[in-house]
Amino acid sequence: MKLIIAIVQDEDASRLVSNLMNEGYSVTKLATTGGFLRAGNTTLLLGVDEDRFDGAMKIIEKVCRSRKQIAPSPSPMAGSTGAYVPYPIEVMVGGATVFVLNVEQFIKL
Ligand code: 2BA
Repeated sequence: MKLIIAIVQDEDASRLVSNLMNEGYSVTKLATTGGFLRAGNTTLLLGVDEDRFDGAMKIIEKVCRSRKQIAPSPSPMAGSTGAYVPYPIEVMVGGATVFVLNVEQFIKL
């Protein structure tokens, strides 16, 4: 068994969970926050048998989009007045950041 930890954008989360559930996957949805943008995102936990792993990854790939987001710079620049002001930068977020772990034991009590 594998544990898929998928960090996705909030905009994709609901459709992704629906798609996964419709295909019979069990999903746990966590409300999380990205360290860089300091904005909400969603982390899904999926425990999947090896033979269903590729199917889950295909659904994640199909549903999750990459999007441009504007973020304040982490290191503000000195403005013309001498005051330090944050300047916006554009970052590409997603589709999904996925970690895959081997599950040593899966226990339901
Ligand atoms: P955030 O940390 O809010 O990052 C949002 C996006 O900002 C990232 O998109 C990336 O394009 C950019 N970014 C992040 N750190 C940066 C940096 N130090 N300098 C410049 N740009 C930076 P994604 O790579 O698609 O990541 C989306 C979210 O996935 C992240 O939100 C974070 O919550 C998670 N994530 C990504 N890589 C991770 C990792 N190695 N470990 C844990 N979580 C990760």
